[in-house]
Amino acid sequence: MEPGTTNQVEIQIPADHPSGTYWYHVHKHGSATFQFNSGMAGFLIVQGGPGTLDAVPEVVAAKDVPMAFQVLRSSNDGRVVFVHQQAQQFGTFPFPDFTTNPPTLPPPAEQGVWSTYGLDGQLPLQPDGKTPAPPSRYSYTTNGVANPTLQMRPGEVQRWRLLNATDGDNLQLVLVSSQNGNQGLGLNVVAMDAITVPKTYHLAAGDPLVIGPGQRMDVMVKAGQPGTYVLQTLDPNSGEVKASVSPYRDSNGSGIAPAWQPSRHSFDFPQPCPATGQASSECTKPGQFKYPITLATIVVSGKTKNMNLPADPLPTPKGLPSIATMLSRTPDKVRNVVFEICGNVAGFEPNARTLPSCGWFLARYDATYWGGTPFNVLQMMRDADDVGEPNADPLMPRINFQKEGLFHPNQPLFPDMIAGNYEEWTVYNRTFSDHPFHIHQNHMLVTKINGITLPQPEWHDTLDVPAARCTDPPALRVRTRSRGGPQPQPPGGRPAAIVGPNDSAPISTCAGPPANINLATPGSITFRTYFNPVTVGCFVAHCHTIDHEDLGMMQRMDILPANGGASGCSLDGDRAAIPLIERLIAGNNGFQVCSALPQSKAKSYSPTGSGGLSNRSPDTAQ
Ligand SMILES: [Cu+2]
Repeated sequence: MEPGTTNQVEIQIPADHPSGTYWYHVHKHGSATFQFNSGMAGFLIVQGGPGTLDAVPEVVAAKDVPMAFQVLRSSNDGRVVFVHQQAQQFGTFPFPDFTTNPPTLPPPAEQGVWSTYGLDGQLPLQPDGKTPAPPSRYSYTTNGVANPTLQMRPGEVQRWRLLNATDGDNLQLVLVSSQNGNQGLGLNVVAMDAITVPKTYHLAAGDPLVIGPGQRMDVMVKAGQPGTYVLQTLDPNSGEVKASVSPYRDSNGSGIAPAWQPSRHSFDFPQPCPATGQASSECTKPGQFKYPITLATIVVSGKTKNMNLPADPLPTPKGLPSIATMLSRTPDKVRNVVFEICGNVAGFEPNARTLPSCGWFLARYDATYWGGTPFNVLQMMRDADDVGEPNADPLMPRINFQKEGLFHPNQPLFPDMIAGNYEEWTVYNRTFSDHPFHIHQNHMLVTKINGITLPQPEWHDTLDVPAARCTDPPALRVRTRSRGGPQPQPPGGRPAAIVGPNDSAPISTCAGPPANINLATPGSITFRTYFNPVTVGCFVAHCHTIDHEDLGMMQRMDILPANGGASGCSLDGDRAAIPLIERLIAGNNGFQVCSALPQSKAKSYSPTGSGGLSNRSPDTAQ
């Protein structure tokens, strides 16, 4: 849509479309981050009829409360994130030193493509005239409001539709009493990414529910004693929280336990405190966030209502093959996909240039795609079965993959995805941060996380792929010269380029620094999927950390009507020729979007009456 225009969209919902909680957001490739950080997203709720979750009496009786969690990022004076045209790399490195007054900012060429730092060039001072104001704003909002209030009666049951509409923050939600510390209320998950689960996941009070970027969780909440409760997101970096990307908990209360790591990767945005590797006690600068962050306040008061949670089993979702069918079918294809980062900047993603699959990037850097700007760090996803060929320089990673490079609108990742087929995919994460995998159109039935079989497979359209984990003994070493001979095989099947156990060259460990991703065990999710014939055509799969998607972590997916058929997609190939830097700045006509913080203009959203979220006390001090 051109700026200032309106566009009427008609969406035909097939009669057997799974009901549930969906959403929409900007998706202009290249500038999605820029637009996303301004909050351009909303709910799409598909109401179900008889036989669906929406017809279960306990759900019908429950108040329906959608909650969209967003992070709005802006400079301290309210201007939005902008694209740094002189930036020469993805992330800012070295990072600004906010301990100086005024802070020392990296030169433009060392700043990342999206930045708020540049907007803080003349940092205002605090009223004392000495202390620098916080560099940027980082505002968590719920339906556009900071920490709104929700009313409940004791014993009342409500249905909350929780949407993580942040551009890259994993939320770890708990509902705790503000008077009695950890005394709180459990979250009861009845649907994930719109799809009703067979059996409710009852999380104990204080047990965090992880919602990755782009994910939705429908939870039933039963109010307890009168009092004030807070819905909070916990510190993702503390390592103290037992959390899993699956709501499954075993009898010990622990999760499938991927070693959870932050999904937010770009350091061009201000971060809540503590940042990775930082203790809460260090969060002493004015205006800094502190975890846990309160997303909503729930006041339980008034006359008791005795309401019940829905009983299991929950209704089977429509429009999807049964879980039994999904598991019993022999997959027509088994595929592997990988999230990876290539670059040659020491210190940002250390030794990423040694990744076996990054040879295409180092050998054939496409300056046209990148607008002539030599970004040093790129991100991509590719077929892990596609092993390429040895590079002429034996020290360099492999080249000549079947599908090289970054997202291209005219190049599907696979040429043979056929309507009506069942497939099994494993998505690996060969980086040190999480990446939420999202695929449009067809849901995926996740069967394994990090190779561990889930006792109850989960339907998702978005799921965080946990970061690679360090499992190497420190004695492992890295070659600096090729010595020939067989190379060890990393998980995923590709030969490692440089790693060798017997060399005496400089030592590198997985845990670093310098950390070597080749020595880590990739995170992974494994799923089965069915290509519904109504989805013939083309769409995308991508990382739902939006800046990753913009910079290449996306691929086109084509569903063909039959083997050798055409997807019927005709795309505007010219768009690919637009240099990336121009796509990045699309719509960037001045930054004055948030001259006042949005809370003052936000409307309250009260879908089922007075108990909805109210527009209470905008907390602009965040
Ligand atoms: Cu990512």
